Amino acid sequence: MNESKKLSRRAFLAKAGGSVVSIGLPGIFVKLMDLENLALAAEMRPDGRPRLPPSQQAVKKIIDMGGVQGTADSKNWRLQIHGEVGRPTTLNFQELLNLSQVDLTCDVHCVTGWTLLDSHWGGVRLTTIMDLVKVKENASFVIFEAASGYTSNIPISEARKENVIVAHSFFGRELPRAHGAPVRTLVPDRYFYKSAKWLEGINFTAQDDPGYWERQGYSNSADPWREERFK
Ligand SMILES: Nc1nc2c(c(=O)[nH]1)N[C@H]1C(S)=C(S)[C@@H](COP(=O)(O)O)O[C@H]1N2
Ligand SMILES: [Mo]
Repeated sequence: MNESKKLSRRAFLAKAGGSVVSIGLPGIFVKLMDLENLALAAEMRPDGRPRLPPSQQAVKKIIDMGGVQGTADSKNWRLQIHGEVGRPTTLNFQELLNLSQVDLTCDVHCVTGWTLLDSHWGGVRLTTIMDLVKVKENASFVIFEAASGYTSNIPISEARKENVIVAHSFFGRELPRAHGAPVRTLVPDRYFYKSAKWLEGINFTAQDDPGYWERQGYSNSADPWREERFK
């Protein structure tokens, strides 16, 4: 992404962060949407963290954040799983569907400031794939490889979480192209740039390898509750 686009992301972020409570003169004035967001920020998740991470604003619909789309469809799509694994494996779409399937309802948090609550996804847990390929002891990181060289990286401890999936459906339908069809990853508890769209490969590595946004100044750890947005 070019410099001006990067700046506009920061501007959006500043705006989102600054509008939670608008203090007007002479009185205090709070917008309706902001009240909703304040209520959400007070709501707690089962893990005790607030539903809305700091400086995030809830949106009603997913936003298409762009990226260079893949060209594969479900017929010719392949997923290469490689690196520190005992059994390197290539899956086609049907083989992915043959694995144990999960439905996941989760919130996703974009680093530009929006949060989509209660989104529904269908797919396969990353741990199911890890068991299949026999991930080795020395694998400490997972690198998601997407179309046109986009990558994102997470530690293997994050990859083992139940809500980390490889998704092929969204609200009960096939994933829309703009949102990563035929298959994307979902890492709900990290900023959304970790969730690679148009997934083509999964590489298990001993060493970390910062991804596309992580190399451009965005946080490698990307924890929304610690507000780890930038390096
Ligand atoms: N392949 C690929 N995956 C990607 C991106 C991208 O540019 N290319 N953008 C990331 C970013 S920054 C975000 S916020 C989410 C956006 O997903 P969405 O467009 O489905 O909302 O996808 C992530 N995954
Ligand atoms: Mo993003």
